[in-house]
Amino acid sequence: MNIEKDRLIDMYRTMVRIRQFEERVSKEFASGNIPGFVHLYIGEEASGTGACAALRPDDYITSTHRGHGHVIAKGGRMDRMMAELFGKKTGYCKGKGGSMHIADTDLGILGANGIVGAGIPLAGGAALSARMRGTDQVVICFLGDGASNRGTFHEGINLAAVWQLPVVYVLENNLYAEKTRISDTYKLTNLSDRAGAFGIPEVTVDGNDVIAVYEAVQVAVEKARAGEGPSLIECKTYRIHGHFEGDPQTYKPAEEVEEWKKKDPIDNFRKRLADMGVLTDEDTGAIDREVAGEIDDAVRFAVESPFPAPEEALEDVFA
Ligand SMILES: Cc1ncc(C[n+]2csc(CCOP(=O)(O)OP(=O)(O)O)c2C)c(N)n1
Ligand SMILES: [Mg+2]
Repeated sequence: MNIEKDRLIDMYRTMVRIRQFEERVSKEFASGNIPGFVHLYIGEEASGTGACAALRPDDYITSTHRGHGHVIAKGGRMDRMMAELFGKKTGYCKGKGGSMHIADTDLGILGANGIVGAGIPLAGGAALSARMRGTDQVVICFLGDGASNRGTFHEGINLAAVWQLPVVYVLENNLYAEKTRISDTYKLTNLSDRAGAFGIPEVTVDGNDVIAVYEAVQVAVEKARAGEGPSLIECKTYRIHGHFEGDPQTYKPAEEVEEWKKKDPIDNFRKRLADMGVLTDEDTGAIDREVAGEIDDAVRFAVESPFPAPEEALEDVFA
């Protein structure tokens, strides 16, 4: 491993931001302050963080319905995200889109997406646009194990492979699509095996190990940037919360949850950083407190912002 100290510290801070953002969203949702639907990323922080750490600021991501972590990892503003979740005018979509429509094109965040698997063709389109504009930008396409059984997966990746488009597919295998276990929908052990059908490289990594994710994605990003086409990286991980907030999760065995809690990506990275002499427990404690302040500020911003006016309902409607 040859990763600069500052990058390791940034990755720790990003994972803590995601965790604390999601924990607060869970609380605010339970208190009735957030309308609509939220799907939380708790337990999966290493995947989005490691992947986005391998990108340049001008690169792109496409995201999913479970997108808060991807947006934060690509540099999205937590105050505007929180305001969006609260339905406020200062939110990313002026309070009219909610969790599954958060986007920030200035940061290359091409959008969360409520339609499972819909980011796959969008990523191909963004990569084709980079090619046609003569830039060397790369696109990371985040998708789930459920999405990889959709037609868009096969059509989108096949075309990207044939055209050698600069896309890195980061498949977050969290064992479930809604309540359905992957063993009910796949005969494969490693979902990345499907890459062979498209003739592109594949890797399966421990998706709870931020360094493993970063290193694998970095290799794939370099290939894509050099014109060598797409790759598929499977991150094996687990969603600790339900499919959506309010999901009673009766379908998950208790031992399974306990086993994955022991593989917590943040706890393990904190220990590793201490062993490596990068951050002491005091240092990580200070970062945790700074982030807690950022989350309080984001919530205050959301609470104090106005709701959009009823007469604005049909503004910004494109179709
Ligand atoms: C095209 C489509 N089909 C079904 C749904 C309903 N749905 C929402 S999330 C989801 C499961 C997605 O599973 P996965 O891709 O593994 O992502 P995860 O929720 O595990 O992050 C389904 C079936 C949808 N939103 N869009
Ligand atoms: Mg899943």
